[in-house]
Amino acid sequence: MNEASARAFPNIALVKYWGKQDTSLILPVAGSLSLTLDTYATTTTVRLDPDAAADSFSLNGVPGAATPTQRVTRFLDLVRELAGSTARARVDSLSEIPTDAGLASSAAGFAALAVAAGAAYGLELDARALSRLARRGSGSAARSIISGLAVWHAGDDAQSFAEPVGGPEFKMIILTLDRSAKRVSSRDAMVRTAQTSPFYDGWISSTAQTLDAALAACHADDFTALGLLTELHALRMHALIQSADPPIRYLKPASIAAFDRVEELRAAGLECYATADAGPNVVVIARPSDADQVAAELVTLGETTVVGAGPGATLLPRGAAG
Ligand code: 2P0
Repeated sequence: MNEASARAFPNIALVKYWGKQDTSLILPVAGSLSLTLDTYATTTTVRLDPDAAADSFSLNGVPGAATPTQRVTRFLDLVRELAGSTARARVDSLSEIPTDAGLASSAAGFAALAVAAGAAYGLELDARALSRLARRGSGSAARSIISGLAVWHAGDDAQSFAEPVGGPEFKMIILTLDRSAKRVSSRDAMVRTAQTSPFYDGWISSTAQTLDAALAACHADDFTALGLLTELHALRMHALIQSADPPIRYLKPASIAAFDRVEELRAAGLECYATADAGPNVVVIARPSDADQVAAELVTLGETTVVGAGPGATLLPRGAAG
């Protein structure tokens, strides 16, 4: 096959990934735990073009800018090395992620690219190998290979992959509070944090402990314990990031207000927990039976979208990418 298409979804971490022990191999300093979503797919088609002098990349029909195209080419170089090929490729990607929802696009993007490029170049990769490959494009992409709850292990290149975990069922309410795109990228902010935060060692050791506790909560099917750990870990990550020099503050007053509101709802008996990634928007988790009510309670703060657990990255039948 010299052409293949794949679809993948974003993921939101409950135990966050923040910091690399190896920036080239993208090995994290600690493991993380996430939910792959059922909404906002990215669909990517890779077509080998042996006559082309360079790879090409388009996103939603628009030719990619230099930096994302270079990132795609560097990723394809890894695939070509595995496949023993020198053929260039055309990569066309369609993303359903709203550009201003604050969701990282790289996780679904590189998970879909790993599956599509692996197939187009004739590699036979199992889920573990695909997760390790996707990781090289963007760390969090390792988790989007896997459906639903996924743990991404820290370790060396062979050990650092994501795999599925059983756990309680829950929904996520994405609360879009701020649509401004301006911020320091996660990639750059991680480096600054590692180089300048006096709290970084504590973050690494405590994240390993939080992950163990979160996995125990998953195995016990304990939504409450998992929710408490999720909120704790998000606030610890933001405290860490704020302690970089110069400081980076992703949360805005509206984000803090959302965390306050979630605490109030819990006090009133509606169980939900908040988290936030490298931006001002907040994601709230709730049991499936409470999700719509939680979303209704948050709607005065911003736009809400209820999402659930979704599939891992999958190869599409030929012609299905549209
Ligand atoms: C996470 N984030 O665990 C954390 C929480 C953002 C905040 O994974 O440099 O885009 O490509 O490996 O995967 C964002 O990191 O970074 C991220 P790279 P990536 O979801």
